[in-house]
Amino acid sequence: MSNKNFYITTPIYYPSAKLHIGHAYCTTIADSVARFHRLAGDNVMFLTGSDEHGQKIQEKAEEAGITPIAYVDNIVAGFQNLWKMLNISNDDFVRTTQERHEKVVQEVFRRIYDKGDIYLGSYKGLYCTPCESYWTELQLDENGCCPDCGRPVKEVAEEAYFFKMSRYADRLLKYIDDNPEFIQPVSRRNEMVNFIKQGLEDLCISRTSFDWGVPVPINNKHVIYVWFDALSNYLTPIGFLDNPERFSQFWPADVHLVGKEIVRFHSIIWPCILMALDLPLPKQIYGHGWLVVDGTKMSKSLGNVVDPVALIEKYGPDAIRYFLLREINLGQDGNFSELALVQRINSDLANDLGNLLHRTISMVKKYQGGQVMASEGRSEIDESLINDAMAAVKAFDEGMSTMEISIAIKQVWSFISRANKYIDETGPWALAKDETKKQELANVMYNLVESLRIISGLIFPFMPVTAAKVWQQLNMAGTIEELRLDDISVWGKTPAGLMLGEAQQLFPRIELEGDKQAEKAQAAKQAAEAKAAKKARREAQKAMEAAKAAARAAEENK
Ligand code: ME8
Repeated sequence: MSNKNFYITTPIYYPSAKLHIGHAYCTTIADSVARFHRLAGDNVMFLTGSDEHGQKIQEKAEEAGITPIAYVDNIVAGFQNLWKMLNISNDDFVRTTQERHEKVVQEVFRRIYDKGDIYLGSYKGLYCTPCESYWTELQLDENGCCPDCGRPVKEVAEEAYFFKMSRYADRLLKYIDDNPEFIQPVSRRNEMVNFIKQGLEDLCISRTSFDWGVPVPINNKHVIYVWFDALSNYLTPIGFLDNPERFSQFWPADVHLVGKEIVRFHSIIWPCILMALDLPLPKQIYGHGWLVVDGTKMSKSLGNVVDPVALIEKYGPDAIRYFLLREINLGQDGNFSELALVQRINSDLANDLGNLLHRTISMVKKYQGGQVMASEGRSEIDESLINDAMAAVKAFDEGMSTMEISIAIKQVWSFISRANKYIDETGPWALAKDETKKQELANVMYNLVESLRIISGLIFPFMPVTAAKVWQQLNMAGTIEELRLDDISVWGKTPAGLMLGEAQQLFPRIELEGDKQAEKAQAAKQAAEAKAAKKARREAQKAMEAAKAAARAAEENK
């Protein structure tokens, strides 16, 4: 636990099309980490945005017969709507077409130029337009195509500015070596080290073949390469140009969270730009894996692109957030399937969490008129529950601090199961029947409400709406946003005398077509078993009677 400044970013997404579930995955991870750090008391800056320049966008706008800015305005409004629907708590949203950003990019260019690390040359290269990337012959895939997207590359030649990236290769390798946390997970770090060891070439950072970009400040025939433009976004909203105090609070960033295919840009090009600017490097570049759908890569041609807006409308934001964070180990690829989502909703959310809350509130209503009584004395079972609660908070803290999100979330759910088991172990319905067990019952009720108070804090980074609902149903004072990790790291902050609110269902169970069929099959199986058992009983009876008759006959024949 700490109280520090914490700066986390997502990639800024291309507004070339609507965002899909893979983009929502990345932003949800960043949001849960940002919310966790606010819970821990940190001063958080969480940034996302849109990467609006470049040839691809210009071409798309031309196809649509509108200006590039009209084209991106429309799509970016969709991004912002999606983040609102998902309850993304970003503190700023940077658009690379904003004046504040264009000024930053030009200043970055100017400073590096003045330093002598940018020169005018001529570029001949193999360019992938959809990825906005140049490749060398050696880097192409086995079909001679772009190694990232597999599409054909084209040869281009143009006068261009170059950034002397090559001169930073050794310093970068040393930095990666000295800072094992810099590129995560380790597999990505090894990939990057191998890449840099092959030698870095100077980077072409301007284009003359189109004009949808930030003009080079010393030569407006050129626009600045879209990746040079995009990476600089991380400096824009934290006062790089105009607020040195704020800048020193948030730079260097704590985590740039990015998809695995753009780790290269963030852990090679970006650090070299920063070294040229004499700025410290970000503390961590974390490369997350890719989401596939029902085992297949999403693609427009396959028609399997999952629209997060439709999913949120159907299942609500928290169920989607929970699924993405729980189901996929950060750093590895993961699978999205609607069936698996529904199963998680039914088992983890409706059953484990929903039932714990509902059972607890209903019992406090039934046995104590809705009022939580002071707890006095602890049984062994109570002690074990309390220890498990404190251990869950610690494991959650450690997991979230080290970006082991699915591990953290699993720990929280294992405590939820533990609390459900506590009800069965203590049997409040039996305690309620015994006048001498009133205090024991009050203790059990208190411990359950207190467990739920802690659980609402633990689920807040993953499911903010649900956490607020739990908080409200328990009728705790203040808002869940004001809760801090310190408040849930100690047992016993639920005030005695608290009147609980109304129990409301958190997640309705979703009927699965498969469930209905399974139920029918189960009923048929039971009926068949019962019939077989009856037949067996009848036959056994007959055999017994026959044996008795035979015995009688034998007796008579004696
Ligand atoms: O790369 N699963 O933008 P972008 C998980 N503008 N993540 C996925 C995914 C999937 N199926 N598909 C895409 C860009 N992503 C640049 C970034 S940052 C200075 C500039 C992730 O819109 C992908 O891995 O193509 C990447 O991190 C992010 O979406 C943005 O992709």
